[in-house]
Amino acid sequence: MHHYTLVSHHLCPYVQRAAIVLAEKGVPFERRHVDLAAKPDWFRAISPLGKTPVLLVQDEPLFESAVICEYLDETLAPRLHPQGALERARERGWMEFGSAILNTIAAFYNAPDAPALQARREELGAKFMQVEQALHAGGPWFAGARFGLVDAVFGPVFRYFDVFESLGEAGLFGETPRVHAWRQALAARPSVNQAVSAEYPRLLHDFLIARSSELSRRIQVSGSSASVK
Ligand SMILES: N[C@@H](CCC(=O)N[C@@H](CS)C(=O)NCC(=O)O)C(=O)O
Repeated sequence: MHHYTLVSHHLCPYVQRAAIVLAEKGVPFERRHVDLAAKPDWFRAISPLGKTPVLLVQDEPLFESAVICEYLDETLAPRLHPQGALERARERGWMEFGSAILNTIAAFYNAPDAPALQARREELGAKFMQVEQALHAGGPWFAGARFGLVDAVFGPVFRYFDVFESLGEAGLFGETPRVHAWRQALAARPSVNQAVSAEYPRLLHDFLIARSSELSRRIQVSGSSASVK
């Protein structure tokens, strides 16, 4: 078997996708953390876009999380993607949708004022309503009984809301019962749990405070740091 090194950042949701897929395959891997605020030369040399994750397969660097996940799925059992090309294409579309939600989450925690924060909150609610329609009715996973790559994409998405809610943000999933149940199933999945360190809530809290955004101010005013520190 190859030696795998996942070049990581502690908070990066795209890194978590690859860590979840590696765990689902039962494959041991090494992690190498990088400071994205001061990218070292060795990292620039292997990451053409200067982003995490990079997966080193022996010495060969692979970049872009979807590419990494697909490569791992093609080369290691058990297969997470469905057999049929049409189903596979559909799931790839929803993986991309997961990335669009991550962009809205970033816009949410960077929102400069209360109206912008509310607009992003509503945008997130609308996106999760679309996910509600796409989810398999019986669960527990996106497409039913098989844990797939879409599940690996959304585990890190929901993790943000665990921290947002612990900091006083109202829940977003009251009107999306399938999404709510999916979120709970993902939170209990060992591969999803183990994709981040125990430090994650504290590190995300500190990252959010440092945004100087509306959300940062609300966290500071409510003093809810105690709940995550
Ligand atoms: N499309 C990329 C996105 C990866 C990404 O945005 N990584 C962020 C950290 S979560 C990053 O490395 N940002 C550093 C930068 O853009 O300078 C993927 O799916 O791998």
